[in-house]
Amino acid sequence: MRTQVGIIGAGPAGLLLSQLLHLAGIESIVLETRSQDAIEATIRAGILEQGTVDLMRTIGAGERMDKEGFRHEGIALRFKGQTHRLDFPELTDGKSVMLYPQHEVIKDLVVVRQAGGGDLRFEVRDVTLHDLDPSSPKIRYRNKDGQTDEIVCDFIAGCDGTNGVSRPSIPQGVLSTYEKVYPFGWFGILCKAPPSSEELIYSLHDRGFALVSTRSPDIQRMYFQVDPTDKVENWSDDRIWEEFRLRLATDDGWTPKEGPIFSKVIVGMRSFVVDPMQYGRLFLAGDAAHVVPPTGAKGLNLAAADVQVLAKAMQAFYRQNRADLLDQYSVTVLRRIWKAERFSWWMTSMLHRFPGNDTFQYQMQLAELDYVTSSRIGAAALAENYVGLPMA
Ligand code: RFL
Ligand code: PHB
Repeated sequence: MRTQVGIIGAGPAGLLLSQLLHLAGIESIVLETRSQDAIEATIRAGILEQGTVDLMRTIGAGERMDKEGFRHEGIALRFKGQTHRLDFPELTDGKSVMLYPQHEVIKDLVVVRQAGGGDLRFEVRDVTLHDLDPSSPKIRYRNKDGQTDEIVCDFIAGCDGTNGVSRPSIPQGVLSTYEKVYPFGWFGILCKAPPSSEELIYSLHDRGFALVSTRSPDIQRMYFQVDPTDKVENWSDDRIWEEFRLRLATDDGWTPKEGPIFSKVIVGMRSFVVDPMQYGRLFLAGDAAHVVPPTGAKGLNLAAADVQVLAKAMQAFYRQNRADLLDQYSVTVLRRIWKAERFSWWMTSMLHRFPGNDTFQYQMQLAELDYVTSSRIGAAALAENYVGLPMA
């Protein structure tokens, strides 16, 4: 079996790339270890940058997002019992973000891809990558029924997330790795309750960080900072609500809307980047090459930005016989990735309590929040990054 681009992983990066290539007349096959039901049910990101929203529309996958997503024109930062709103359109020449969950993005991308005759292969096993350096790389795998298959391609796109096979297929010594692990995690809940707030609230409290987000008019998504080794079983619903009430309290008596909790998870927080994001004919995109802590809401958006650059470079290769954009792919995307890494690290550092109770550091964080919410320049810098920096 032959194709032009073999794509490993049907997350946002893999599906978006496959659709972008299709629109440019380039063939691809997408291989995914999980089932279609599983990828469409995994609850992750919620916020789409303006550029990701525009991309979904351009590739013909924006219709439901425009109907069911919520345009958010700002966020609230809460500290010392006060709430401060940042108005994105006013601070960024009209830009905003969209609250539209990642699993809905995935569903829409699968629909458009399949409608366009896309070859998406779910529940594959034992994916291995071969001959990455010569001009005909190969992917071997076992299909759903257990038969082995080989795909010969011009290029392989490693879009298989943090724990995929693509990055580890690159020989030792080729990649430089940069990593920072944070000394806390996020406890995330989904609950049946209407939104406590029309916009997201990022809160720093003596007891730690808390975030109020939503998923739909009757489901709320909320998070609070915990020790990364803590266990979900340690947190009864009553204890969770008590913690949210304390961390989100304001001087004017604000309280969150409460309801039955139907999902509890603890996620670790880290920053991670590899450089370069290419080896021979293998190109990495999305979480396969970089991870951000969720505080800046950047992960999915970075994946979307990577594959736009990659798709353009592949198009230049096939249409104009130009390899220069492919050669520059890694350098081009890493400039933007590092800025998103910086923003996510900065938001995380400003909004969490660090173990050790360093009171000087805590005062610095409060002063930073005060600056960001009282200076137009400070507010504009946060807003510019949150709605998304220019593509590349
Ligand atoms: P994904 O989504 O992990 O997709 C990779 C896919 O590859 C498959 N796979 C394989 N397939 C074939 N062969 C193999 N050997 C394979 N190994 C793995 C996997 O099954 C999977 O389907 O990576 P991608 O496409 O790069 O997308 C990245 C985003 O999913 C991620 O960055 C975001 O979810 C991060 N994130 C957020 N991003 C935002 O932009 N805005 C947010 O508000 C936001 N909130 C979040 C988040 C991530 C979170 N968690 C759970 C880490 C909130 C949380 C809590
Ligand atoms: C979410 O809704 O899951 C979400 C929103 C904003 C973040 C992280 C997660 O910064």
